[in-house]
Amino acid sequence: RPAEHESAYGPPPPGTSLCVAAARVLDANWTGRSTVPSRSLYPHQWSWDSAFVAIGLRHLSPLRAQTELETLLAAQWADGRVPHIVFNPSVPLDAYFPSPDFWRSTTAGRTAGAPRTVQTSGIVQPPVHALAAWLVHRADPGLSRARGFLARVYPRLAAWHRYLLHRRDLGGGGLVSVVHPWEQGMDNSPCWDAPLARIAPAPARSFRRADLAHGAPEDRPTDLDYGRYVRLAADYRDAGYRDGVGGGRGDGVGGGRGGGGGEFAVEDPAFNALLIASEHALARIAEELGAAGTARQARAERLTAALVERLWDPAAGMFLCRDLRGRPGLIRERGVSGLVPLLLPGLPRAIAAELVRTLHGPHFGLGDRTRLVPSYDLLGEAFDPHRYWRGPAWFNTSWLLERGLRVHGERERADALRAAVLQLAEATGFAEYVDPRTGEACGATGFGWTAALALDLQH
Ligand code: 9YW
Repeated sequence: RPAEHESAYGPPPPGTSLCVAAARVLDANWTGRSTVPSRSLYPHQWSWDSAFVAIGLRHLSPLRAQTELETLLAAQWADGRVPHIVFNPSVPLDAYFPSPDFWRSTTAGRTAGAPRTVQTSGIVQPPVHALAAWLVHRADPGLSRARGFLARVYPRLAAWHRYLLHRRDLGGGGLVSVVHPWEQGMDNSPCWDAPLARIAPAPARSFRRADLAHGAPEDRPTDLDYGRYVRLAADYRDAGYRDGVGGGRGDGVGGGRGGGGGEFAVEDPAFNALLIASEHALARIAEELGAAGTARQARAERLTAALVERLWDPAAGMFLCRDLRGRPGLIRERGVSGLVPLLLPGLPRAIAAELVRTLHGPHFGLGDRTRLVPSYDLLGEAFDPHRYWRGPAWFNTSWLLERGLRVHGERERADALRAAVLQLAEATGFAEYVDPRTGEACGATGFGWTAALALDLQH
């Protein structure tokens, strides 16, 4: 591995507290208006990374946390979508693939309303933003009110949720679909293997991966995965980033005609759970601004019911992804995404209890065989403790599940997970992800959301 991969900024002096060390990472990754996930691997602004970063940054600098979200939302498209990457124009094109000249947002995205002054990707990532905005506000309500923070971000967050609920209800059942594995944020999860197998990969020579210059190849997705990612993204781009005809009524209860031209369309439990959590947060934001939050609360409850109806699998004791193409139905792979709905306070009690059991049972082994939550089933055929989202534990999902355990009154278990996050974040130099059994660091170090979420759990 290249030296920069071992430690991005040099180890902090011995005795440095976790907060000081995390702050060093966030300072080093700060570009002036936003935070990069990793200086080496991901030198631009990523959508859900920024939401998680803002959640931690609010303890260091509420102003920077507000700015982080404002910068992302400034790149929102006119149709409401918040792009998964906002490119930094001063970073060389070959530093990350796919670069702006692949996405061509300012030309290919024109009908969908891509901004003219900034280059972005054309796909999205999980909507953690309203939740982040609410948490950031609460860290310093005085500053937030003085700057009109919530008043400025609220219309953008509302348009973002409207985009997802109107344009992305491709199954017509009220839930949002992702049209690319990158949208869900867990790129090479085995949950995508079946839907991806139908996609003809772009030829390997038609693109050049930049990630292999910084990351160990055995930790990263394969070339075949990348060929398929590229094909899907290029097809979406070439269709002008238009979403399928049909779409729901936009109130979270379905009514869509099940349209959508793309070959990949999946309803994912984590993506939808995060939308629901953010819808609850948006209700609180509306109330803070003097408006009624009741319609949003009611929508969040209806979405929760749709989530249970469409994605809960009693036999697995967890939520599964639903494939809308090929042979439509639930995808029988256990990914961490199917545990994330534990975050929702409105989940039926029996389901929450079952999720807690599954989290600590043989498939995820928390507190027994694993210290952080693995991204995929320990007993699954595709389990690989080092390869990206096919087994390794990521800090954002453990943060979400720590919250979920606490919300459902599992205090001791939440405390144990919190302690493990803090210990491993610090011991690994804020690694991107870790081997869930040994805690060994994988991927980049000095990773933005690892530092931010550890900082949040420390407070
Ligand atoms: C990539 C930035 C992103 C995360 C994703 C993660 C990875 C990008 O990095 O995807 O090029 O593989 O899977 O969740 O937002 O940290």
